[in-house]
Amino acid sequence: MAAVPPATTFGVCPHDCYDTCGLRVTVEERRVARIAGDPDHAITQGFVCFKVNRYLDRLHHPDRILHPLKRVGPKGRGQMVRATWEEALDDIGQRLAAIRARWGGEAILPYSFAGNMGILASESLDRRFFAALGASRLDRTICTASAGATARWMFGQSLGPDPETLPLARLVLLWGANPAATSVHAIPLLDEARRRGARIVTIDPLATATARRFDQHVALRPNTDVALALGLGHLLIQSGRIDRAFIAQRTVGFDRYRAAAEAWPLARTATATGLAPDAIAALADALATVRPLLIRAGYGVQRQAASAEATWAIAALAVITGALMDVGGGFLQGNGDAFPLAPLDPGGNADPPPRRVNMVQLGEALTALADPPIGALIVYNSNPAATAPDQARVLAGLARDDLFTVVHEQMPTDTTRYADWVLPAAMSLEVLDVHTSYWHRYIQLSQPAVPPPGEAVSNPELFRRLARAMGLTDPGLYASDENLLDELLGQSAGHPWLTGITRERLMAAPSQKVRISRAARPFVDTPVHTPDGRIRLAPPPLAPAAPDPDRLRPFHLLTPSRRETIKSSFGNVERVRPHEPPTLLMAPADMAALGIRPGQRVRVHNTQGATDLAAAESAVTPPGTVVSYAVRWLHDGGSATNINQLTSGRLSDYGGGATFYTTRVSITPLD
Ligand SMILES: Nc1nc2c(c(=O)[nH]1)N[C@H]1C(S)=C(S)[C@@H](COP(=O)(O)OP(=O)(O)OC[C@H]3O[C@@H](n4cnc5c(=O)[nH]c(N)nc54)[C@H](O)[C@@H]3O)O[C@H]1N2
Ligand SMILES: Nc1nc2c(c(=O)[nH]1)N[C@H]1C(S)=C(S)[C@@H](COP(=O)(O)OP(=O)(O)OC[C@H]3O[C@@H](n4cnc5c(=O)[nH]c(N)nc54)[C@H](O)[C@@H]3O)O[C@H]1N2
Ligand code: SF4
Ligand SMILES: [Mo]
Repeated sequence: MAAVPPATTFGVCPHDCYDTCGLRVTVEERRVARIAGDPDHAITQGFVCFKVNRYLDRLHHPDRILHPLKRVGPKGRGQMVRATWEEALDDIGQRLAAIRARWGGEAILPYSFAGNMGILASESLDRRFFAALGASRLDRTICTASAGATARWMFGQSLGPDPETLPLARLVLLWGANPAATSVHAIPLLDEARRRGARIVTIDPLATATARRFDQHVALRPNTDVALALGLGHLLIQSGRIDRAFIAQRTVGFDRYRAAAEAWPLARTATATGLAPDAIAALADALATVRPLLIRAGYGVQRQAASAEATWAIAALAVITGALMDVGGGFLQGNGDAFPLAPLDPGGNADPPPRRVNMVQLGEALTALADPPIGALIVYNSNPAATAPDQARVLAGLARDDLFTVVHEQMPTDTTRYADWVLPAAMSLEVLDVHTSYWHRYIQLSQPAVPPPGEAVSNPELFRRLARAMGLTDPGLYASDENLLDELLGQSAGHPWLTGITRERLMAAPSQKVRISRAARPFVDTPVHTPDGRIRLAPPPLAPAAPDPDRLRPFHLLTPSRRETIKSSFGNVERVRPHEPPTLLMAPADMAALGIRPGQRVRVHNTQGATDLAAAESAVTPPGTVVSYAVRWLHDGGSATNINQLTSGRLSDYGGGATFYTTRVSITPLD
């Protein structure tokens, strides 16, 4: 064979990460030889994180699934044999048809999340396929549902300032966010702001790398964000240091907000949050006086029982102070609506529409749902056996002999162990796709650098094959990747923020910034899409918290992101995955009180379940709070469970979000 000269393509990191990096991918001898951050990308700035620096290990992993695999042992063991695509599709087609004939389409449930954030990979022909079957619809709530719903309630959209304006801010609150681990491309922007004189305050129960790096750490008790935010609002209102003109001209519902804030006088706020009254008052002074003020709410605010109330109370601080008026200031939670792309039409107009299943309650759906029960589960872009809450019920459901499970995956994961069929998935660098970001404002085309190995196929190709296996005839189910991109970009082409962003343009220049001026202040220079065009300061219609049978247990368990991995992805990549046994970080004082030695095994338990971990002393955790980073693979450390044994399927107060960070546990030393 003649030597092929090296070639470089433009790729996009597919992981569920704020930074959505542009990648330069070098191919030599038909193999990806190098992956680097795009030096011309204003956010990526030529570097990638720890894990994607080692991405070739994942791309070329010896365990990659290359062919269809059929289960031969009991569910949960992962004993599989190789089969052909034809055998797999024949069997899947027949089984799904039989389940549909017996119970109706709603007995089929898709389960997917953001393992690959590409639009074609995550919401294209999959939606059409399941709509054509009349399958149960999945509410994809595990990550951002509450905050997104709250942003839409208040502002009509999930939109924040352009992160490239971050260096203009002079006071930044990083509220429940740990960008030193989860958004490393925010760090140079924050450092630049600081060089120009900004003060950066981290509001987090844990002494994270972010809290240690910047100027001030406000270590509130877990889940007391509502108290702190409303307490600050109360001080600002009481002393008249609010932007009355902004409130009068651009908002509705201030009275409701004020009434809620009045319930939080300083002494009560201090008691609830565990913070000194002087520290709270000093923070209120800073909010009243320093501009531009940027409040950046991370997902620490999000994954708690009162997450919508907390998001509302925090965002309201940016509204009542008039922080939205300054370029470089405002409220940044998400930027997804900076990309006004209408979703691809899923078709399938069943009336009434099929039932909805909240993904946070997968365990309950698989074990308790009737009329009809879930007879088939089709998983892609996700590893729910490890990452979903209420794990005991999730695993019991996956183990049901009468559940037919198909998993489309790149790696043998915890979830593939339960599959009747595992189908081989391509990786993003092997297929065409387009990516937006939930943080920055670039829409990017990911070009295939190499073909998929073995018999692996992209997600859209999987659903074309499944549609054929089911004998479905609507041509929309078979649209090509190129047609899907044209349709996606074409149907929103009239929007001024997307002017000129076509597939052809992206082919020539794969990273395009949406056409919103960097200086446009969200909700001041852009419309507020609420019914009356004003920002709502009244809270969204909050549901009372579901009763928590564990609320009196002694420890608050937090399971935030780990710097080196991304959720359960990379669980088998040696140079990336954790090598220490699954660990529980504890304050030394708590270990002493319970007589626990460093390294000693402890059982962490509550009414949800139990898992055994190695205790480690940590300066990150305050007394009363314990930490285990999310998310380890099951069987990784000798136990067939992980930390999601302790988390529950209870929903947040609005938007049906997950409540991973509202988890109380007891700890019993073992050995
Ligand atoms: N390296 C790496 N990067 C990632 C991920 C990863 O797993 N690893 N995951 C990706 C995904 S899926 C997401 S959603 C994002 C999440 O990224 P972030 O927005 O940074 O969110 P988390 O890591 O969930 O939590 C952030 C912080 O919230 C704190 N926190 C917990 N409870 C509370 C509370 O009650 N109040 C306050 N104020 N803070 C609290 C935690 O201690 C944690 O330090 O990161 C993405 N990026
Ligand atoms: N305890 C606890 N649990 C948590 C969290 C927490 O903070 N604490 N965070 C939650 C959050 S924020 C999130 S977002 C979820 C994430 O949970 P998941 O959605 O399960 O995400 P990952 O663990 O990254 O797994 C993604 C899987 O998709 C596969 N994949 C990647 N690309 C493709 C593709 O193109 N096609 C197919 N078919 N498969 C692909 C990968 O191999 C990987 O196994 O976890 C949640 N779980
Ligand atoms: S995981 Fe995040 S920081 Fe790392 S390369 Fe991907 S987008 Fe960039
Ligand atoms: Mo997430």
